[in-house]
Amino acid sequence: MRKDILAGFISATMGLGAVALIAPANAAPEVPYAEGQIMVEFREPEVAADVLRRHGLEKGPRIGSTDALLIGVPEGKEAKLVDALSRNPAVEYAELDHLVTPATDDEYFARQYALQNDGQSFTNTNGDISVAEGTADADVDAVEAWSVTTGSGVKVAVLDSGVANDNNDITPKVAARANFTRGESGDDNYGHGTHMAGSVSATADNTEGVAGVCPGCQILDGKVLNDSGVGSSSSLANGINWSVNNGAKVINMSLGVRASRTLESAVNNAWNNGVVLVAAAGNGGNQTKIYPGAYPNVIAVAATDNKDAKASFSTYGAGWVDVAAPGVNVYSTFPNHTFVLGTQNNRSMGYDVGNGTSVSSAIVAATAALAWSSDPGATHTSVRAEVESTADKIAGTGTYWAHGRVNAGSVVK
Ligand SMILES: [Ca+2]
Ligand SMILES: [Ca+2]
Ligand SMILES: [Ca+2]
Ligand SMILES: [Ca+2]
Repeated sequence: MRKDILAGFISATMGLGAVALIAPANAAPEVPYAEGQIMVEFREPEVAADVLRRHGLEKGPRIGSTDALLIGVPEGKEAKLVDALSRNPAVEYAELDHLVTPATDDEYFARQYALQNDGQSFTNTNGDISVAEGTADADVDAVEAWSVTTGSGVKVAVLDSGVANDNNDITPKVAARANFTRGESGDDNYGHGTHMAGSVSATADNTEGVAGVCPGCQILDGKVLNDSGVGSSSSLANGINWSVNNGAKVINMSLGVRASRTLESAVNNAWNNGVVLVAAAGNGGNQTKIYPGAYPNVIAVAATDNKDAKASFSTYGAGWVDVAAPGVNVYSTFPNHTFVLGTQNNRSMGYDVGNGTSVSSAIVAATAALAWSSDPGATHTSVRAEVESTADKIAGTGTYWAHGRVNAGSVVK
């Protein structure tokens, strides 16, 4: 079993997905299609075999729950046979099997259900996690958001274990770094922060890896968790203040700690300076509050899966958990050097899945950043209200969180 991540004093809340667009039914002939097969539905199924035989073809299997059959044809004859069969009165329709193409060319975009869920199933890089088919559109509509904005350089502070200095998909997005841990390098040797930063703003459409929800955003890398994934309230408070002073519009805190007057003071100072704060609700699977998420000025985030169901590990409670976002088997970036979470969880260098409300928090932070970039008149108050009020309500989750699963496509309208 994977290990959900919520370690230590302050602990990271990740114990630690993809997209394809289906070509329209009446797509022009130049749209690429699968060779050697076409799709045919018959008005009268009992004559199917006869009709096909007259074209030198054999009956094929039904396609999923549809009444269409997948018919094998000689390569190169696909269009000709579609034409011929379409003219046969026994045939309801015949069509080419157009290729599903991703909305970005990033290698693993088809696994990023959190951004665009087409009901895809996938296996992770190591091949040790197979994710079953999800529910189409149980996602944050990132692709729809990108037609309005991809982030316009909005700065998102990721207060975490650092961001790797050797992953081309995310390293170039780091606008500033600061290290609030004691005696460790600023690099991410734990692995958690790199995954969060990738969910926020991994470079889209560069053929590599993944895409972040806000690929045009910049990252402020505040390392507050050490190389074991542990930090302190004071290091977090320092990181919050540094983020404010360095132009963060959103601060992501995929971590949890006990209540602290110092921490609350830093949170309130950031909010009063116009920054939106987002934090994980925790991976306890219960209703126990963790901080900073439970502070009123922080958006607390629960986790959903690729069917829009609450993750079993997710902390919940509509009294203080505000929204939800995908947090189960979410694809993102990892360091390209060895890291602790990789050792603990058998995760690959470079890219792999992560689980936890940590991941969900990062997705909500990116969604807030898209809201900022779409509205020149936005304020921290309006951005938070937009993220919460436009979240998709999910039937049956009313007691889990106050609003819904966030929708990036809706916040940018
Ligand atoms: Ca969608
Ligand atoms: Ca949608
Ligand atoms: Ca990429
Ligand atoms: Ca809160």
